[in-house]
Amino acid sequence: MNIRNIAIIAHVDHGKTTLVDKILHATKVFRENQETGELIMDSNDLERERGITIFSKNVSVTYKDVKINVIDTPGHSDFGGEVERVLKMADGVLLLVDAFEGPMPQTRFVLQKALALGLRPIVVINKVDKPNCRPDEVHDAVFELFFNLDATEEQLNFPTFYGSGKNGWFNNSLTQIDNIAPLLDGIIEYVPAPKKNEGFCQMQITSLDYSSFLGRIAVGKVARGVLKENQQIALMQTDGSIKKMRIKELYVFEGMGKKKAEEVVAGDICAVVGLDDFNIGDTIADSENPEALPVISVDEPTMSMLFGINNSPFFGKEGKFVTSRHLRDRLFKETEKNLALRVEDSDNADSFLVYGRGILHLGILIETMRREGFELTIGQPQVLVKQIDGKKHEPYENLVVDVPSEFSGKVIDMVTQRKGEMLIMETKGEMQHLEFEIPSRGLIGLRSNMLTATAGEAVMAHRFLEYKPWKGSIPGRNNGVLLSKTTEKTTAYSIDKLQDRGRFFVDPGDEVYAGQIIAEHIKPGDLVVNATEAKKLTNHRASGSDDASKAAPKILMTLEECMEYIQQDECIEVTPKSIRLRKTILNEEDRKRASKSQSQEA
Ligand SMILES: Nc1nc2c(ncn2[C@@H]2O[C@H](COP(=O)(O)OP(=O)(O)OP(=O)(O)O)[C@@H](O)[C@H]2O)c(=O)[nH]1
Ligand SMILES: [Mg+2]
Repeated sequence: MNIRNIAIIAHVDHGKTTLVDKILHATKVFRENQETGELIMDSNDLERERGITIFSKNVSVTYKDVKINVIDTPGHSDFGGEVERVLKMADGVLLLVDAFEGPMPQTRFVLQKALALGLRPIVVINKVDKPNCRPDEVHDAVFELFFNLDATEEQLNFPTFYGSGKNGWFNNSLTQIDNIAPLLDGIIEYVPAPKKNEGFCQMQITSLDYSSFLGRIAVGKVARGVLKENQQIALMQTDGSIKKMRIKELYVFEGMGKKKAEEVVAGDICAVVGLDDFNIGDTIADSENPEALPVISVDEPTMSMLFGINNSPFFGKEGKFVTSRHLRDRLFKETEKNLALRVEDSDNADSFLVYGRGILHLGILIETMRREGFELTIGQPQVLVKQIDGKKHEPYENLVVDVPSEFSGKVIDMVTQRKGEMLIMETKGEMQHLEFEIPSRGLIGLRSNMLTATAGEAVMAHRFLEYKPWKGSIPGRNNGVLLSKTTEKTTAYSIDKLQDRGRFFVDPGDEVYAGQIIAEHIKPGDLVVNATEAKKLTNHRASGSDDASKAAPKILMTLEECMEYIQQDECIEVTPKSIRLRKTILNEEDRKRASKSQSQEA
């Protein structure tokens, strides 16, 4: 059968998953009138809640007798490792670019990876329905990007399609039509068919799937030869070891599911059932003549966080998995499929250093663990510092901010304070387009401040650039916090009295403990307060209304916001039911002593 393997790549939100919806519909994967909803492939709970793709996924459709394997990839820069590995299954890419925004930091990253693998690119200028969009300018900018990334002559000759995934059309010109056939025809025409290499079988495992019936499933493209049901194979692991085992069952992708196959030939993407203890990157090879494929390399992590068991007074109240053994096993298991993640034992048996690509990468892991029933404590995210030529270096990122002109001054101030340097400032429609280079440290906590300062109008994206010399100290959080003095239920009466001191993270009636952060202080400096005092009983009825109704509603922060909020001496308690902020040292006296000895050392 004639096959095309194509990955859809782009910056976050440029419309990849929406395009996959349209491909599934256009190729009649569904019955007529079948209710399918939108963003069908974003099937994971966290993906649905956040409206983003986190895991790459395979679908397969048939168009004009050609089987097209389509790989949807995540666009957020934290999941770049996910894109890097699945590109190994593709022979071509659809590079989507938003017709208004143009190429963004992650567009550059994914394109660079695709070009380096020698994949054939097709450019799709998407969202041309947007008012003020600039498809021609964007096309020129994409060409320039290819050029800057040293694309080959052939790659520079990329075909371009225009259209709107949302409105269901793509054409080879800006003329609107009512279908996506020109794009599907383009895939068949421009993406090369996979090489039908003959010889001893070879397949590199690039993804891991799981089914409760079949167990762990190894997914990858057959690179050479044929894989057969019940075949004896050699599993060649990245550490050099070779294990003999048997393939139990084989599947190929069909629509959104999989179909059983007796054999799969080179060029098709395949799912193998029945292998023990495999990892992503391993090669399935001929049992007598095993030859490994090159190891999959993904970019290094740039951030680390300390994950520990929950050691708050509320330990074990809300979670199922609470011991360091549980935590350790879970974290190391995650590294099997999450290639950009690294886990190390720390010098304390109850905590582990977890290295990732950014706040969201680590945040999604924590959120997933919490939903599985884990309780844990996590520390402030730290960027990974390196010694290069005996000098301290830190990661820098390229930061792009699009903002209405009236706010651009504020944005520049804010980024400059955090040691960012402005490189580009230009007008893009009614927006100012600003580009900076900034230490990754400076980005932590920037998003929420920037949204507040620009009435929610700023659109920002960033992407790791390179390691450069340490840029000196960067100011942390401006405000101090209010800490609970006692371990008890908060009362409306106390919280009401403290309203002008801070903005609360807890509601009246919530259980709190001594050393827990219960509010943001309106000023710098921390304050220990009593928020659990009961109202003194008097003979008179209180004049005026009920205290509870006066308290401002508590501030709700997402896990990632909490991660960006906490400072060096603080941590987050995460359980299936709650996210609490706290001081690492809960006891007031101990905390004072520790901070005194630290300032003496400094
Ligand atoms: N105006 C307009 N909006 C679109 C178009 N295509 C997608 N969108 C919207 O853009 C948003 C993001 O679309 P997705 O398809 O989830 O984008 P994505 O590239 O898969 O995003 P990630 O997977 O998170 O990187 C959604 O709100 C879509 O409805 C389009 O052609 N025009
Ligand atoms: Mg998506």
